[in-house]
Amino acid sequence: MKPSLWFEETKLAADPRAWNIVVVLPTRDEAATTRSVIEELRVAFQENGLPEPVIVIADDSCDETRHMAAGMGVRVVNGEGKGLGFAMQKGLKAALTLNPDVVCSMDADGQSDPREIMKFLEPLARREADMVLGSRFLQPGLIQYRYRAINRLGTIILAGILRRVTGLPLTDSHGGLRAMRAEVVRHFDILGTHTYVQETIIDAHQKGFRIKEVPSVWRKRERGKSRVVGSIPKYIMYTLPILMIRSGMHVRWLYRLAFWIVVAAVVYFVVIFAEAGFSKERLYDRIPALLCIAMMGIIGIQIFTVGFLAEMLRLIKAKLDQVGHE
Ligand SMILES: Nc1nc2c(ncn2[C@@H]2O[C@H](COP(=O)(O)OP(=O)(O)O)[C@@H](O)[C@H]2O)c(=O)[nH]1
Ligand SMILES: [Mg+2]
Repeated sequence: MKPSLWFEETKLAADPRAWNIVVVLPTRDEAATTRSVIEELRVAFQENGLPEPVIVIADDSCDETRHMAAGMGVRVVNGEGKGLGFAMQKGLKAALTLNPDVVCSMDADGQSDPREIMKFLEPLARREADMVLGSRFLQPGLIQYRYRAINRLGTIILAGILRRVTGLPLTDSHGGLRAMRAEVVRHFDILGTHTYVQETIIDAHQKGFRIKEVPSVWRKRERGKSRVVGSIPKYIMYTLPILMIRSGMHVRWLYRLAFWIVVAAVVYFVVIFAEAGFSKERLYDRIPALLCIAMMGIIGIQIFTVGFLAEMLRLIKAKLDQVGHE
């Protein structure tokens, strides 16, 4: 899809040290790592001469994560236990109320290294990009632990879908750290409640924002356990429908399915007609087959209609999103 540049561009100061930066961390039972991640983040900003970031956690924890974070002066947004995507939507919305120039997001499990922050801010400062994503695959050796083959396969599939949908040369589907101009976040329209990572990439691209990847390390998760990508099939199952809907792939697939069912019905009819020696009378002996062909035709037409309605809903949503942002 061709990006539509209907947002109004606001200017960023050239120097990141003049920016108000808000960092949103999604957390679910990360009491073991949250303190060190927040401290590391603050130190990283200080070491780079950046003003102290405002930190927001989008929390779905049952452990003491939120109390600990609140005690460290971090804002806490309740994710309501509806999933990472939902929590991040609320966290990002809360970040926007703080009047940021740039919003960053980072996993709270310590896998991302906040000392890389300048790498993410520089492309924004140079106005080369509006959204900067971390990639673990732009250089060798960025993943600092044994990365399971099944997880690699999952990232290959998801990054492949993202490349296909956006046409961008993306190499990773979900780095742990990213930086975005506030404008990008303000224009997000996210459907998924389970994950937001890939959908926001598609959403930003469709709105004409420029996206860039930078190489970024992926450290070992020292404490707690990975949940989002803990089960790759589950992750793909949750993510794929949203990516299909956002890209319009579901409409193409429905149209194709309808087309091939109708073709199969026609071929089946020709076969039984030939078997009947092209005699209409002898076709009456093939009532079950004729009923089957009729069913295939009806199913094909119905699937086509569903595809048509889905496309209409997609266009209406795009229009509503546009009106909502104007
Ligand atoms: N708010 C919220 N955060 C979550 C949820 N699931 C995972 N997270 C957080 O999202 C970040 C990435 O999760 P993780 O399981 O490490 O993802 P992975 O490394 O990609 O498998 C971590 O900071 C988690 O605490 C959730 O359901 N809600
Ligand atoms: Mg993780």
